[in-house]
Amino acid sequence: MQRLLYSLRMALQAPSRNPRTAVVVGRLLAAAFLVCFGTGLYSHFIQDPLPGMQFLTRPVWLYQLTQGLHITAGIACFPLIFAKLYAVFPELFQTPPIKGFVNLLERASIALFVAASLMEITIGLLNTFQAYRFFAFPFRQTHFSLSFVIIGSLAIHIAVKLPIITRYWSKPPLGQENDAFDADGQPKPLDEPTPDAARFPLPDIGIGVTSRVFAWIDRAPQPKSPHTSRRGFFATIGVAVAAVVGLTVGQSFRPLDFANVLAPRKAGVGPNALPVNRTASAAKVLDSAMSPNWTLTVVSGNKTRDFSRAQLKTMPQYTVDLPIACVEGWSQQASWKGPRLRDLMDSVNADPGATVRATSLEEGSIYAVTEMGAEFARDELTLVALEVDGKTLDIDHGYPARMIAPARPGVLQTKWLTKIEAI
Ligand SMILES: Nc1nc2c(c(=O)[nH]1)N[C@H]1C(S)=C(S)[C@@H](COP(=O)(O)O)O[C@H]1N2
Ligand SMILES: [Mo]
Repeated sequence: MQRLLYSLRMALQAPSRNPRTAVVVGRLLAAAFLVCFGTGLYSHFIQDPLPGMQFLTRPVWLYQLTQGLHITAGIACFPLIFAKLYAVFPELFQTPPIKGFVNLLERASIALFVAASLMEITIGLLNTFQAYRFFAFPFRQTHFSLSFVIIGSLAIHIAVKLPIITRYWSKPPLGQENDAFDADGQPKPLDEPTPDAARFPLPDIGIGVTSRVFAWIDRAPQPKSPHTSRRGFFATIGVAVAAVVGLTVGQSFRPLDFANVLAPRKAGVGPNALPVNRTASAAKVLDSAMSPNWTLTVVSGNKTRDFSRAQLKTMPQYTVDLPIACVEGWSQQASWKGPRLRDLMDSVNADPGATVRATSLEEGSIYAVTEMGAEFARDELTLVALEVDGKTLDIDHGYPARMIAPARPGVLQTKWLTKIEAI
């Protein structure tokens, strides 16, 4: 067994599989993970704030930016994580497989880290294609919990590997040598004692099969030029990252929309030339939203007022340019028109510090009821929108009225409003 592991490990040696590569790719991956973690926490808490939390309402594209970064960095993790696994793959066949208790913990934390990361980016990617509606588990809670498993095991991994990380962090000037790089700038392999396994006698089951397998593994061809193949390796990673990012980032970054061929949403496609997340028919609001008896009920304490759409139009109307920035990564700018939320709340003498709860005509959906803190509810850009881009709101975009507020995730821009209340 030891002999097999050793042979496999030797056969898998390649110039790009060295500690320096592992450190360089590891740095990029760690940066991408930290961007995802930070922006993910922001997205989580803006949707589920802890008591007393407040959020920035400017710049209006703040959430568009953080969530765009989240999805883009997450997508970049795919090629990076495979590159990293490729670079350290021979380590899987370490001899002996477990060198002691600490080594066992280390390997277990890496196994956990790899499994959790692959799961995390996979369900995240599926989510950008709206697959979460089919998940058998709650996407957001799972994605959130896994992120702590990842960051925790990553911290352990970095702590354990710190000596290697610092050793291979930077190259000495060309022509100089240190204990990690030779004068050519070639990383030296980690100095491990020659495994005893190499001296193990070849096991055999009697008919020469195993020794033939070993001979075959041991003869694996060795690449010629370390420089070229390492350059090729990094070029491949670079092209792969640029491709997956370049072909999707247009979903959150409008100027690159032309190159967005992989991401699910296109700018300008849909009713009112805006993508739709959930249609009126999927939300089963076709009748209630078109009802001539529709009113928006505004409540504070025991004071209640009902506004018809015509009455909402007689209030001072404002036009604001705000993006819809979906948690799934796509976003699109539009010009919204309608009364300010704060004017409506003032009409029932709501406390300016109150949280506002918005209820949709839609029933039985987690998107049907949302809450916003006073910083958003009192903001002059927060509207109960009746029009978009100069036209009556399409029913798929929330007719008769929808919420639109700056720097908020799309999921909180409640469509088909029926009630808003100070709580
Ligand atoms: N009532 C209700 N409002 C909703 C949703 C929903 O499913 N139901 N989806 C939200 C999500 S996830 C997004 S991204 C935006 C999308 O707005 P749009 O469909 O007008 O583009 O609406 C939000 N408002
Ligand atoms: Mo969304």
